[in-house]
Order: sequence, then structure tokens, then C-alpha cells
Amino acid sequence: SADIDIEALRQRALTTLTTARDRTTLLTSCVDEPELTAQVSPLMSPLVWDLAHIGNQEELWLLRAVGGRDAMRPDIDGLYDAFEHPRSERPSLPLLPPAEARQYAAEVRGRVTDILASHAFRGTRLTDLGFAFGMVAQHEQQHDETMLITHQLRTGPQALTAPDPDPVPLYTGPSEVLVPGGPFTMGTSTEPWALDNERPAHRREVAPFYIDTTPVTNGAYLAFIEDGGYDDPRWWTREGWAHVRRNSLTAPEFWRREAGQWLRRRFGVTEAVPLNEPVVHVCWYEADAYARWAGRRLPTEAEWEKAARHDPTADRSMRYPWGDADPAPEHANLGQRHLRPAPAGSYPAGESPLGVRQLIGDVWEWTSSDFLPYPGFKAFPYKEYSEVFFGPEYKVLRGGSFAVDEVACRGTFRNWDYPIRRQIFSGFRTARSGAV
Ligand code: AVJ
Ligand code: FE
Repeated sequence: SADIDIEALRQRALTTLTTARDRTTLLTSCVDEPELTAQVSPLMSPLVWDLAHIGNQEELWLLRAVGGRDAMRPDIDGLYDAFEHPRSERPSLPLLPPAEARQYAAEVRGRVTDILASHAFRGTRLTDLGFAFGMVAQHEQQHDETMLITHQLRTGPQALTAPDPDPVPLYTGPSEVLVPGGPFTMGTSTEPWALDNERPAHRREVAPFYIDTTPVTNGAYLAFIEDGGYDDPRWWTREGWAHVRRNSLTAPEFWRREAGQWLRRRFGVTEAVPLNEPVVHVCWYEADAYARWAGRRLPTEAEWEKAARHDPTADRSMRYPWGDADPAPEHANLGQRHLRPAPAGSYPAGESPLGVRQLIGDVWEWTSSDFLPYPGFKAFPYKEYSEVFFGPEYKVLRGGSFAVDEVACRGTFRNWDYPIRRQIFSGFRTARSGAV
């Protein structure tokens, strides 16, 4: 429309970019320099790679593509191209040392701020409504979550701290609700900063189903463990069973049993497993097996989104379970405000019209679905964000974790990973088909 508020867009772009950079700085300044260049796991990059990659992507999209500037450091593009070098190889590359990586990212940001001050936010699809700025802020925040995973994997003394979520009364609502069958609008064509894989909006038919009102808790998951769930092939898919046997999995990652007690390591601290908290650090195979043991199943991606967005009264899809308002602290556990999920049943202000809680924030939720394009999908602005990952090797996760910033979290936002991955902040809820 003609009356977009350019000044408000400029302010929002600047604020989201600044919020992302503050978090990047926190994550890369709380450990010493040798740790920034070390690799804690072959699954992760050294933190200093993420830092310069963040700056390099910002240079590519905001300085070169949007601003029309020449390359600042064409010599380093290859080093920070995620497709040229797998994570396991990155520590042996001639990466920029920490001080240079910091300076490079800061210099890019300084020039971006100049472009932002004069930018019109319309004209090309890349910059309409500030899309490229939003995309780059989301990219930085996604790498901030990746760096937080690296922090969780590292051993050694605690480097990060954050207050715990507020205590809540024990949740006493229903354990599941019926989501009525019928079509709903999945995906979006209007959310200005939605990424290519969330588009376009389209109608989806969903049969009636029941879905858990909260994510599956550690206590519930422990019942599966103590019932011999990891030793019983009945609950596992063929690939899942092969995977747990080969890798001797017996509990979520970071858990161990000591003197009859279940403990977990969380950001450098060992503590008793809190029974009322959503389970985190389980792979898709574990989530799928738990659901089968419980006589249930994982929700499909469409079921998850309908539970999260459908307003049965108005028969429309909302941006979030609570409505269209941007997330506030009373709605959801987002943004690394806490370094853990909140107890099951928290955030009543964030519940859906049918009473489903914690769909947004706390833990990424595995769905049963493969990562596939929506009808009418168009790769934008590059094939390597989504398109090259479509197919049956990846499972979709929804809803975001405590480590996701609100700029990278929507009712339509899609994440994906291999079904064996569990260093990510992944949990799940279960579903079952309803009577038609
Ligand atoms: C959407 C989280 C799977 O980290 O691999 C970061 C996001 N894409 N840089 C990833 C992403 C390019 C992506 N995930
Ligand atoms: Fe990236």
C-alpha cells in the first residue's frame, strides 16, 4: 500500500539487527580466544567461524545485493560459504582470528547502518518492507542459536548465566484437546519477513485430531525409559532401532544416571532432571518411539500449524497461538531470556483458542513430516536457504525454542534437521487421530 511508514520500518530493521549483534557479542565474549577457535564437536563450527559467517552473509545481502557496493573481502567468501566446507573441516581452514572476525563484522555493520539510513524499503522484491534486513537479522539470530548449541556441547566451567523462568502452579488443565476437522490456511503470503519456505498461504484439509496441551515432560519421558522403551524394538521404526542400538542410546543427550538419580548437564552445570519441564535434546527417532509407546503419534506439520494458528471462531489463521500481536514475555519463553524450557503449562497468556500451551518457545517440536515445499513455492532469494534441503532426509520442527529470537519465530516458521540430531533444543508433543 502507499502509506507504509518508512521511518518505522527503518527503526524496526535497525533494532532487530542491533538485538542480534548484542546477542552475538555475548555469545562470543564469554569464553576466551582459544575456545573461540576450537571445535567442541564435529557437528559444530568453531564460534569464530559463525561470527565471520554472520558478517559475510550481511556483506553479501545488505552491502552488495541491496547497497550495490563492491566486495570488502572477496578473498574470504569461500571460507565462509557453508556449502564449500562442512562443519567438521572448518577448524582447519585459515579463518580470520577472533579480533579480525569481530572487526570485519563490525565494519560491515557500520556500512549497513549508512545504507539503512537512506533506504526506501520498496521497489525490489528483495527490499520490499525491509525483507533483506529482516532476513539478515533472522540469519544472525539463527546462528546465535547454533552458537548456543555449541555452548551446550562444550565442557568446562559455566560461561553463560540467565535467570530461571518464574515458578508456575502445577498445570491441571486437560492433557489433550480436540482440533475439529476441516480446511485451514497454512503458510503465509502477507507476513513481510517470512522466509521462502513459509510461502505461499494455501488451504489445507486436516482431519479431526487430538493434540497434547503441553510438550511432553521429562517425567513422562522417564516413564518410557523406565518401562524399557530403549530396549524394545516394538516402539521404534527400523531406522530408529538401528540408530539407538548402534549408538547405545539410553536417554536424552546430556543425561546420565548416578546413584539411582537422573542428572543432566546444562550449560556447564550438572543438576537433577526437572520432572515437570519439557524434555529437550531428543532426536526424531526418540520422539517417534515415545509417541508409539504412549499409544499416540507425532502430529503432522499441518496439524501442528492448525493447532497453533487456527481461530475456530473467526475461521482464520492467526500469526501466533494467542493472536496477531508480536510475542511479549508473558506469551512465550523466547530469546535466550532463560537458558532452559519453562515448566509444562507455563504461559497461559500464550495459549491457543483451544487451550494448547507453549506451542511457541521452550522447545522445538518434532513433527512427523518431511521438509517439503508448499504448493507454489518459489526459492527466494537463494536456493541454498531452503530448496536444496527439500526431501525425505529432513524432518520438520516447529514452534521455536527458548533459544530462538522472536524475529525468527512465527506460527508459520519452519525448521528442519536430520532425524538423528539431538544436540539441538528439540522436544515434542504427541497427537492422535479423532473420530471423523
Ligand atoms: C533453518 C536452522 C536449518 O542453521 O542450517 C543458517 C538456518 N541457513 N544459515 C541452519 C541457516 C543458513 C538453518 N536452519
Ligand atoms: Fe548461515
